[in-house]
Amino acid sequence: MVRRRDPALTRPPDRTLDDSVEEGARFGAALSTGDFNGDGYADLAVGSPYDYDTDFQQGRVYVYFGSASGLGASPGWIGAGSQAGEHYGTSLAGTGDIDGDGFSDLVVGAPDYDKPAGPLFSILDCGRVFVHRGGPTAPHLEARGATLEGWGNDRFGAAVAHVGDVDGDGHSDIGIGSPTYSDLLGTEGRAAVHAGSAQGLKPQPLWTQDGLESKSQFGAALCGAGDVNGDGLDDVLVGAPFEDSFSGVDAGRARLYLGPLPAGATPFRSPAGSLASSEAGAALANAGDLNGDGWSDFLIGAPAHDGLGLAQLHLGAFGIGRLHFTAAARPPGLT
Ligand SMILES: [Ca+2]
Ligand SMILES: [Ca+2]
Ligand SMILES: [Ca+2]
Ligand SMILES: [Ca+2]
Repeated sequence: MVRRRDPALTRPPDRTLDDSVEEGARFGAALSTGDFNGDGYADLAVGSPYDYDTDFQQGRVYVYFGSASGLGASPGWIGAGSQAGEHYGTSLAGTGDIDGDGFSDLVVGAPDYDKPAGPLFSILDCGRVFVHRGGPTAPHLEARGATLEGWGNDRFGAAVAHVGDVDGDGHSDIGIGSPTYSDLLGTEGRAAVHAGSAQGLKPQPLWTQDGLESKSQFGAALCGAGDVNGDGLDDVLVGAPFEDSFSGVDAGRARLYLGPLPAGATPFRSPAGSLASSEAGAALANAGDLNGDGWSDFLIGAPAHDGLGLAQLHLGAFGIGRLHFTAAARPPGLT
């Protein structure tokens, strides 16, 4: 329970950014950092998925470069979608070097991209993901970059994350969620990991896993969990916020998969929400090593738990069976 307010958290913000060009742009819907120009200062990427570029709701991403005097006064790079309503910038992942050249690479999801299927038809909401590689020469990020596309009405790229190096080859690997992917069950969702390489992100996935229940939306959130079991390989956490459990309908669940993928196909842990309609797994985060024991820790958000929302902290530990739930907090100020 958080009761005491830290003065550093209640003072006015040091900087406020608002460079979007469209009313209702949803500027700030996604945020990520990385060092895209390799100068040692972190840079900030801000998603604005309903922004105008050359057409309605194409979406934009604004990158502010860091320096000794703080963030730049205006965006140093702006990326944009190229199809109306594709919502480029819904998801972002910036902290990772996919091609191993020393510069962070920016991954952007556009989950509402429609794939043309003949002269008259499109497959709605296939989704696509852009990989803009960082580099030393201004404007430091590729204008368009490579793209990967979903197959059906998947919303491929609704979630993207640098998941660390899950196959141990030294390149950062990327997790991509497709929460409305349907195979045998219907809207069970899918998570995929694409491996990095010297040539960039590999188009064929290293690993895929489908949801285990209809409408569970597995892949609505995913993140790199760090190395929770201390074997030197990074591990991946995937949320299914509308999965049912013994706790009830839509309790939600997160599944933790251990590297090396694809060998680690059976989840190591699958913590579920503790009440119906908790939607556990709607948000996930790598918590670093919060208790300083050397093992990576992670957080699971259950935003509809008991009508209030809940965040759970799970501590990593050596060996199977030592990973345990340790803390839960309601929003500050509520008892
Ligand atoms: Ca930088
Ligand atoms: Ca790179
Ligand atoms: Ca790798
Ligand atoms: Ca591991």
